[in-house]
Amino acid sequence: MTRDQLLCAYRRLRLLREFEERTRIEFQTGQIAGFTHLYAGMEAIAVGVCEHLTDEDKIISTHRGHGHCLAKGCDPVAMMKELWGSSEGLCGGKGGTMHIADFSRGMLGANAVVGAGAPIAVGAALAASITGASWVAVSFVGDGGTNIGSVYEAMNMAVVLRLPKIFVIEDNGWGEMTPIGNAAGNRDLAARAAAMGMPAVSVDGTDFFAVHTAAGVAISRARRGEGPSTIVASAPRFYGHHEGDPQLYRSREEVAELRRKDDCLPRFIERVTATGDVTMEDLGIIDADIARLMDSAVEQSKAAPRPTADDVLQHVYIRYR
Ligand SMILES: Cc1ncc(C[n+]2csc(CCOP(=O)(O)OP(=O)(O)O)c2C)c(N)n1
Repeated sequence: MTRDQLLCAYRRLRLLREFEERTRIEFQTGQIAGFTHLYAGMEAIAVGVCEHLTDEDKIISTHRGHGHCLAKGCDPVAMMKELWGSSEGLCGGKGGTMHIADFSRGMLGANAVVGAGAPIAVGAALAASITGASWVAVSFVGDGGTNIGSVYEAMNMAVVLRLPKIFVIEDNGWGEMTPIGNAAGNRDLAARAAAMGMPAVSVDGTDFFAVHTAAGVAISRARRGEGPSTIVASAPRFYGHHEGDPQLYRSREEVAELRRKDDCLPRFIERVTATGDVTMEDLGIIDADIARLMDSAVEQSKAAPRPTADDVLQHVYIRYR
């Protein structure tokens, strides 16, 4: 990767992290409604994949979707306003944290129905195949989501029709409070995908470069018309299943250890500064930029208007002629 590409990837990684850290702080003030599931710890997966994609390419995200939206280029200020339920939010304040979409960026939607993104993204890939469009479609699904039947129906259809589709399985080891080992008959999630008839690899999801390389292979294959692939990327979530989860199922020490050993950001920094192409000073400038952006996003969200009663039926019904 060139120096510019490395700086761009770092900016995105830092943006994803800071967005979640700020969301966590603001959530605790009670101003953000609903369940919020933070992506902190897993940033290298979304960024490693989405750095290969253009606005034309499509993605479908999950309930833990802020990182996917930001990695795909959604406006962080409009996203923060969306979390606040403002009418200036990316979806007019009606989607909130779990239903963010921006079709102009190929972000077809976060989806709180576990596993549901896989078949929807197959639809987007099928549309490309039928119309001759050049986009690829990517779905992100958690390890818990791999126990949903429609994920395998989607994989099978993508294989049979050789669709330009990439299945990204984000393995953080937990489905809510249940360890994946207690829920999956075969803990080898890549083997389960490979059994459907496609290439499937497992990578360290805290290593941006490992994800980026695997995604490059899968996306090039899809763009050449050779069909779908699966990437299983493992990375921890640093916070609870949702904000407010007391995490009685794992100890504080375990979480502290994950942060110390398995944080994708220090790993990225160590690698890119080792060559001397990128310096700590370069990265510090980006950190300060992102901190200012987040301050501004929060301030603007606090001041942004809420929807009015007249907005209630807007975007609900469509009139067919
Ligand atoms: C079809 C369906 N079943 C159950 C739920 C409740 N639920 C929400 S998140 C979640 C766990 C999902 O785990 P995983 O797919 O591993 O994603 P993670 O939360 O770890 O990112 C469950 C069971 C749901 N939203 N949808």
